[in-house]
Amino acid sequence: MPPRIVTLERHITEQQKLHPAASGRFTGLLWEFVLAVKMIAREVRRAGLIDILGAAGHQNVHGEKVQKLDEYAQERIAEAMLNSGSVCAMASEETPDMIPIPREAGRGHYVFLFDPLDGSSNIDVNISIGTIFSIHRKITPGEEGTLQDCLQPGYKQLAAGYVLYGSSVMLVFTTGKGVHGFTLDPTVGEFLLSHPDLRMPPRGRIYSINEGNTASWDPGTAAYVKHLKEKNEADGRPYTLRYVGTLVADFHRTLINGGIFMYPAAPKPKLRLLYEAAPMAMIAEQARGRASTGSGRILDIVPTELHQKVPLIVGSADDVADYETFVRKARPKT
Ligand code: P6P
Repeated sequence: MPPRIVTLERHITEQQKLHPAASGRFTGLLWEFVLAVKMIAREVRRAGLIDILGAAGHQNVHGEKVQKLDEYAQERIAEAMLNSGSVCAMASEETPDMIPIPREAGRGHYVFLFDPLDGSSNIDVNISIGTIFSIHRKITPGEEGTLQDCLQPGYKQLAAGYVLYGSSVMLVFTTGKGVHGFTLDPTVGEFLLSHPDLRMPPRGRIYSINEGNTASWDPGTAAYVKHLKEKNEADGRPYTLRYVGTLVADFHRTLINGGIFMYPAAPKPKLRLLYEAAPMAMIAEQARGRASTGSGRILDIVPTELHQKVPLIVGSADDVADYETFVRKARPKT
């Protein structure tokens, strides 16, 4: 019996049957997002040719205005959400405030938070980049979405996911019923289920952190990383370091292979809570991993502003637990 090919569309339709209350508006929102992602993937593939086709901000050989990829990604996704008519509020890393949703676009019950192109500084060196999204349900009365609808804790997310524009284009997301990975088959333009029910191994052998910041780490992080580089009780072998510098790529490797990704508070937090740390934390927990600030659960943080930054320690449950132990032990005795 050949393996059953499950397209993303079939998977979402089957999942919708599991949610009898599902109105289909959520499904429609995902459809529109996936179309935007396919268009972004096409442009990412061509990014290396931008000098031939025309640099951002200028016209290409066809006389078309060429946009910076992150502007392009931002516009495609915002447009898709407006077309869905299912969104009442939207916010992005690229916009200081919430993105307005005109009344005529139609407003639904969903809040869409996203980082359109994570790691865009890696485009010029042809290193993987990504898109990250988080979906909440509207919690305030009335039709118009408000900042309060955006500032919800991560444990309330309806769905979270990312797209990795890597050696292949992968969409990985959860709606609270496990984590599923889809790989784009460019020959048919379909995302096919390639990684059903992804689980993080309880412990890995890879740590991921920017060692350039070693001099500024807090004592707990420094002691933990030193421990990983020395003999390891488990089997005596030190961990291996891998650091891409694109959160989506470093997280995806951690999801598949296990281990730990750290962007600690010192020298200063860099990753945004709403559309980077919280969606990755939901995915990690749904895959049996953990996501912590180093002393508390990411998903429990109640946001206070759209672009709030937090430390992110995410990965295999045992590795994250070890990190928290080192941080606790390093804390000054009161
Ligand atoms: P650093 C990319 O700029 C990003 O926002 C994340 O994708 C990535 O994990 C992080 O910054 C890398 O930051 O300071 O190590 O270059």
